[in-house]
Amino acid sequence: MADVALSLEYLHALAVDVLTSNGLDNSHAEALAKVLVAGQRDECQSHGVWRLLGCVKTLRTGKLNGSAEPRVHDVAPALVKVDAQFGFSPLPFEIGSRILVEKARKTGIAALAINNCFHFSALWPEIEALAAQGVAALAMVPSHSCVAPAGGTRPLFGTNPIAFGWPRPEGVPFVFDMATSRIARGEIELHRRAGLKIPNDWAIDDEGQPTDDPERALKGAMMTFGGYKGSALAAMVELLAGPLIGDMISQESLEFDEGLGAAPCHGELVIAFDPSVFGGADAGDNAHRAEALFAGIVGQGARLPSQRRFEARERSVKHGVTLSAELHADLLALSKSQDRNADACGRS
Ligand code: NDP
Ligand code: PYC
Repeated sequence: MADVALSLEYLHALAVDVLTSNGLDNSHAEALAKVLVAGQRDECQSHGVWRLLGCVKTLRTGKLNGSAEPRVHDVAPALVKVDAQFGFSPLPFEIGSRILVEKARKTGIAALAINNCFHFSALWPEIEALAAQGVAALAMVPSHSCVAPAGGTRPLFGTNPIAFGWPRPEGVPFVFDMATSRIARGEIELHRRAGLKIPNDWAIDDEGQPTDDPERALKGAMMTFGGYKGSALAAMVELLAGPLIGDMISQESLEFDEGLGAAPCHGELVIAFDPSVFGGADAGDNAHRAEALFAGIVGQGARLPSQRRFEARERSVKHGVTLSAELHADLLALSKSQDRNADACGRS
């Protein structure tokens, strides 16, 4: 089957339709669709609209509360907690991040802990939303156990991403967002879906041997990036976004799933730093020094993280995106408007 070209507006409407057709409240569906379509727009295939298939699977397990009303607990001057009540994470993040930014503007540094959320999305949309409000930020989440600690052979950690953003006076922020595994698990799942092999340093099979077969990799264990260094960072994510905030580590999240195949359910930690409070009268000079660092990176031909995404975004905003016809058909089959026609609804 050929690819289909679609506008971002069409894709957003289709995503909301898929989610609400499968029992998710509209406010959650809108927040989730925004994040997934942003992933597709920025050519982050592993966290784009393909994830809708997993959202529907999660909704059908009955584990997730599709009409969860997040509860805010303003626990300390520099700490807000949001209990997601076993709903998806984007809406609780939207609610909690407003309070997080207000707090960071008063205290210089503040934290948001989200508990009891189903989280499966990329972290950069959250980090970019915070950078747009002038704060630097760090976010991290565990997931489901599928990564072996360096030197081990059995899944323990999740793919545990860490994302960071730094607001810049002009243009787009500095943002990186990376799994602490060799690569996101979604990439292996996409290789399996496309019938492609994977590089043999991403994972080991269930006998502890390197494998290029995505099926065997998914049954075995993924590797951390950078050996023991990535392994230590993965453990840090488990601790800070797990026991510190009173939530599940990846192993507990997997057990909570009971083999149903829902998205991981756990907590998230987000820390915001306000450079104007840290810097006071020197904040402007400090921002210039940060710019000198970025100039030093690109000045020697290296690229900044997220540059690929921002370039993809420019293309997608102009021309829309392409999906495989197979994925498009799968999504249509999950929506109420199965007669939705790409030409009528915004083929780009
Ligand atoms: P990648 O390894 O593709 O990229 C990680 C980061 O490195 C990105 O910011 C990327 O920017 C940057 N980068 C890549 N190549 C270069 C380069 N040559 N020079 C400078 N920077 C570079 O991503 P991962 O597979 O580790 O993670 C993908 C996504 O998966 C993330 O968004 C993450 O949040 C998500 N994820 C979510 C999980 C969850 O539980 N919610 C779990 C695990 C992953 P660019 O994008 O511009 O290439
Ligand atoms: O791609 O590793 C991944 C992932 C795990 C949870 C959500 N995404």
